[in-house]
Amino acid sequence: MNRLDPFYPVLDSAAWVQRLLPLGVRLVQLRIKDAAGEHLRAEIGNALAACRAHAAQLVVNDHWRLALDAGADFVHLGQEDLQDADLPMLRRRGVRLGISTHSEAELERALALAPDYIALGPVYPTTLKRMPWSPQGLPRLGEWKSQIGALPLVAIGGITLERAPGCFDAGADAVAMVSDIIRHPDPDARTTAWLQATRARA
Ligand code: 3NM
Repeated sequence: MNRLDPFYPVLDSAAWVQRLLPLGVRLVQLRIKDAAGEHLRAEIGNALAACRAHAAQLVVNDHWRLALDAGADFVHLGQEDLQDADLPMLRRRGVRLGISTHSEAELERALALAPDYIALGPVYPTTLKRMPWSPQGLPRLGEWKSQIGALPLVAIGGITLERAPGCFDAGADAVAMVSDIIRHPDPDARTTAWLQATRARA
C-alpha cells in the first residue's frame, strides 16, 4: 500500500498548483468544477507538468478521461463520478484511485472497488460545497479507520491547521483542505506552516 503525504491541498487551478509546489507540497488534488474543453485539458496538462517538475503527486478530481489522456496516474472520484467511470480501464492503465465517502453505504461500495485511498467528509462544516451530509465529527474518522485498516484515510471538510491534529489523532492518514489554503489571507505562509506541522507525519 502506497502511503499518502499527510498534507493534501485541493486546488482549483493549475496556477495554484504552480504557486504552491515550490514551497514543498508533495501531494495535490486538482479539482475544477466549472470548466470544459481545451481550457480544462490545458489546466490538467499544466498541473501535471508542474507536479512532474517538483516530483509531486497530482490527483485529478472527476475528469478521468482527460486525466488518462494527459498521462496522469491518480484520480479522485466522487460517488456520482463512479457511475460512468471505466474503472477496469483505469486499472489496466495503472491509474490509482481515491474515492469520497459520506456514509456506511458509500464506504461499502467504495471498498468493493479496491481503491487506493478512502476520503471521509465533511469532517467539519464546510462552506465550499453544499452537501446533504451533516458533519461527520472526529469519532467517525476512527470508525472509518478501523473498517478500512491499512488503506489510507483522507479527512476532508472544514479542516484547518488548528483542527488537523485532532483528525490525525482520530485516525486520518492525510488531511485535505480547500479554504484553509486558498481563502487564507497569506496562502504561501499558511502552506509553509502546514508543511512544518505535518512533516513529522510524512
Ligand atoms: N469534498 P474546505 S467536503 C471537496 O465531504 C469537498 O466529500 C467534501 O473544502 C466531502 O476545506 C469538500 O474548504 C470541501 O471545507 C472541502
